[in-house]
Amino acid sequence: MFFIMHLSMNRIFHFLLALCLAVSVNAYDGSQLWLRYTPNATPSALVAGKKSQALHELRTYYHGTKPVRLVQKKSLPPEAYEIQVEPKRITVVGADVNGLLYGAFELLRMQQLGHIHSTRQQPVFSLRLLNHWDNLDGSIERGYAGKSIFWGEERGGEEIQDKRLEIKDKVTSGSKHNSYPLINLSKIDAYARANASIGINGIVLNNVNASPKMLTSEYLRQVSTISRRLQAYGIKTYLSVNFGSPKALGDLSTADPLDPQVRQWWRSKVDEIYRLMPHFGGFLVKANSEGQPGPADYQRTHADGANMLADALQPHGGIVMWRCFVYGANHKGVDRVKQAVLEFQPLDGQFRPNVILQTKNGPLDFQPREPYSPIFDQIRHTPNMVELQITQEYTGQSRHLVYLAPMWKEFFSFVQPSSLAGIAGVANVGDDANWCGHHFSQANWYAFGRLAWNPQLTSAEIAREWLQQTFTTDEAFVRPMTDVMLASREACVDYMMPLGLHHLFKFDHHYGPEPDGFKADYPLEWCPVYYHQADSAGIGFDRSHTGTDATAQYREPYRSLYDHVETCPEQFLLWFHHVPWNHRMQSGRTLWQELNAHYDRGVAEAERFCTVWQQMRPFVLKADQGDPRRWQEVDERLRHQEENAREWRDTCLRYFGSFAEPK
Ligand code: GCV
Repeated sequence: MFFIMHLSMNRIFHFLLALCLAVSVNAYDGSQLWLRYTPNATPSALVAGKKSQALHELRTYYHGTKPVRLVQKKSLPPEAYEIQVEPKRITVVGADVNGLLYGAFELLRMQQLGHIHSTRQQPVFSLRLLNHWDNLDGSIERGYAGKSIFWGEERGGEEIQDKRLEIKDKVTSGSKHNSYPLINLSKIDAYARANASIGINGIVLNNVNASPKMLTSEYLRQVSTISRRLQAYGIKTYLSVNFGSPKALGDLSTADPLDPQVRQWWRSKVDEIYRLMPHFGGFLVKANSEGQPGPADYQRTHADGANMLADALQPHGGIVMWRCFVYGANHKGVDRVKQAVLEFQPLDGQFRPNVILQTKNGPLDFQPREPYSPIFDQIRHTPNMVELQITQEYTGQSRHLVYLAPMWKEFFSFVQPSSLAGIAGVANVGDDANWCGHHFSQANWYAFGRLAWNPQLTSAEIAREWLQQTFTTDEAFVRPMTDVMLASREACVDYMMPLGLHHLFKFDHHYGPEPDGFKADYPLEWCPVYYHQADSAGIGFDRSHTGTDATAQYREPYRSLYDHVETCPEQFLLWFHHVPWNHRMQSGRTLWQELNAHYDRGVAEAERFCTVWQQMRPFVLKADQGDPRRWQEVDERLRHQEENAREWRDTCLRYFGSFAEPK
């Protein structure tokens, strides 16, 4: 009896085990991103061309019946490609290896979307970079998708990382090639491939709050291993550097950019880097901002600092991306949104040709809605790059579905893409199975790449093609979910900080509302009460000519438009003006009523997103062969988003109501 029972228990156990395995084989964790191509059983003999990554992609994933030829044609603009579809064949023509690879991925994208046609494409921005805020201990500043894919041990700090490198050095000593098996190289390959598929051509591997250790020989060897993998996909490697490195690493007693020894230190360091990585791209620098060292520590200007690095990089063709996100160092007490222009405008024209100024889209800090940064009006003789934030520091942190393409398109409606030398996005990638934490945060990475290639694409076009490749081409899914994605950014603005309100976030981690946030020991620029200025008379920050006069930094017609309450677009009203609670809005409501209406609308939208997602269940399950994992993971997050939207509304209205009511 016992034997029979034992036998059947055993069978049940094995049956359950087999079931679990079957489920886990089918389980889809989102790791393939938008690249859910089915590989051919054997490489397609229909694809011909010189050995390249492009050839490999097409041989593996092209399923068509027409032969495809890959041809390089140097007369095309750099990185450009053409796809020529003729009755009997398809030709992918690329300007160079990057052009060919982008052409191959375009053909595969068309295959996924079900319509292969002729096209000719060239990138609008020649620099299309991701910036990782990854620390050497493996943590990621403002990262919401696990640990760094480049650095650190699971639980390690820099010391452990150093030990690891020492061990590795011993292991590899004597071997010709350095390889670091503790970095997950296949993850890096997959990452590079995903980026190439959307046209990214440069990656900054570490946080702008840079550890000086990044430039030690040990770390540079690791950088060189990574850079070889990225280079295979046409991606250049860049590093953030700590301006104080020569001093911080103990090599010199100063980091003064005009000191000959300091200049020599950087020249030697750059030479060392290029010996290891001839394709190295250059440096990204955050200097004299939020406690980072910089040239101002030695009474030198940003131009002095940037030019010193530029001189070291110039012989190798490298560039310096010098960030304009500076405040608090030289203009204490001045409205933070004015400080970048005050600092950099007088230096315009003094930078070396290989320096590019990199500025966030808005003048404050990646808020859900900001007016564009006026630095793009004021800097005319130095190349500018825009920095966008893909990681959702202020837009729900991979817990909210917020599709950011509409925000970036809004920026491009004020700043001409053709006036920019490049575009950078703060990456939202970590070692989570689905790369980005929230399945829909993948769409922001995708959209960034697509807009970096072509900012004319609409948010809807990008959302549609992402949904079709990532989930299913079924219109009954694509249409409602495109609508949800397109509505999500405005919903976020509404339930967090409508009508130009900004920086109401909880201190430091920036998740959730803290409109009453004030602590005597905060710098004022980090206190929500400083930004909304709510009192019994009204709410909003007066940046007009009667206030800080930040409006004067804008070109016309925006300067005049923004300067007057009557003409200021309502979406920026409280950014530029302190407005009475009973001010009559365009809707006929008072400001206080309008604020309520926006918060309510934001919450209602978050509720609607949940409802729509419920209806999407069968489509997602079908796309994932019956596995509910992805649907559930999104569902859980949407419910949380709804709850958090309510928290935002209730907390903000309760607090502001204490000034506004009764009216
Ligand atoms: C990398 C904000 C963020 C910081 C970030 C900084 C910057 O202040 O909260 O985490 O630091 O911007 O962009 O340098």
